[in-house]
Amino acid sequence: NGVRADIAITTHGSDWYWAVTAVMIVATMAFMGLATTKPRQHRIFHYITASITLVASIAYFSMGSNLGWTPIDVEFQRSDHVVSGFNREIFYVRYIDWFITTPLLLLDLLLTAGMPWPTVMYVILIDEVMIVTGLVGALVSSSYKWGYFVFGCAALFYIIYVLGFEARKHANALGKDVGQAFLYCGALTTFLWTLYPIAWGVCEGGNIISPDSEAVFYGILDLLAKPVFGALLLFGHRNIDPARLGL
Ligand code: RET
Repeated sequence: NGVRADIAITTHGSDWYWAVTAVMIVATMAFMGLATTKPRQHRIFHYITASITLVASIAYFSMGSNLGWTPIDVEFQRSDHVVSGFNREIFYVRYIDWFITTPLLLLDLLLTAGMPWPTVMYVILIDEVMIVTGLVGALVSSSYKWGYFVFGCAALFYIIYVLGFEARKHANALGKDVGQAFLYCGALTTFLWTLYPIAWGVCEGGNIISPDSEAVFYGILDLLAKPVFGALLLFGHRNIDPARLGL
């Protein structure tokens, strides 16, 4: 039944992907439910945050169903020799998810900090560069993949610089409550986002851990970066009128 990869998820990985799917769906319903308790002009962060978990629900539904992947030739080390002639399952559907959701996460943060639109658009463009270089690197079999990885890491450094220096100053200038909401969510983001290239390095990059372990590594990161981040962000906004942020 269809194409198979030599190195692929088992029922353990699939079950875990389904569990994450369920959490993403519940989080989406919770964020949408919370939105309805607010007047329409106060719902922007609920809508952005619910969109993030909605898109993730569909990506995880795909991976739980063992869909949205393609086989890539890999080599690996066995005691004293290199084994080749095998392929590994690479879930490109992750990158379609990230292409949509990472700009929305940045929108959550940069709008909280009241950043001007040109900055928001530019940081999102650099974020798309990061995701696309990661995707291309994941699909390339030769060691050129690490060239793409380096471009992606440079893009991540720029994003972290804008969040940690420019946006943090803007958020603090908007008030103590805004500064604090931004600090918690921005710090969580900076910490988690630097772990994604590490996961990539041992999965798509170096083929060091199994696709089941990949499911757990990226799954935990995505649970923290989407539902947990979203809850923290909406909690931080509980007493902030978006009009104060120019929204
Ligand atoms: C890649 C590989 C190339 C180098 C870098 C990467 C960073 C990815 C990041 C992903 C974040 C995803 C999130 C998803 C949803 O919650 C593409 C792995 C730097 C930071 C937050």
